[in-house]
Amino acid sequence: MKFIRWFLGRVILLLNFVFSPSGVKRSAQAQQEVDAKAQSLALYQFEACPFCVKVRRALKRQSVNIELRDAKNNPTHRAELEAGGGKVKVPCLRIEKGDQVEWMYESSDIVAYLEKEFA
Ligand SMILES: N[C@@H](CCC(=O)N[C@@H](CS)C(=O)NCC(=O)O)C(=O)O
Repeated sequence: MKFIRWFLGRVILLLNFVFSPSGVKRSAQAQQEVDAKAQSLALYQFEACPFCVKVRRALKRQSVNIELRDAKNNPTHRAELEAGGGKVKVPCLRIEKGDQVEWMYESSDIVAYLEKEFA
């Protein structure tokens, strides 16, 4: 079972690599603004999780560069996710808004948020 999961994960990563979406092109200034806004975001994720791949593809499509935090292999990131979001479930987008932090679960909600903010 573990092997099958591992194998399927590799297939997903390969397909994602082969059919990688192209990112939107912006002027240098517009991209700088996007990069600045993206500083307030971080994605907690597992490398081969299909829902995480879906969100990473949306980020790539929108040319949004955010920090990816591995919640599977990095115990610090895993603990942050559990403490902040309340559960170790990925993907989870951490959104900093001033003093407040929102933890957004559900890949579809995250993709909709990215499209609203950056498309
Ligand atoms: N409906 C969720 C599904 C997310 C999901 O099932 N993620 C798995 C990894 S692929 C997970 O975090 N499993 C750990 C758990 O549920 O405790 C989404 O679209 O984001």
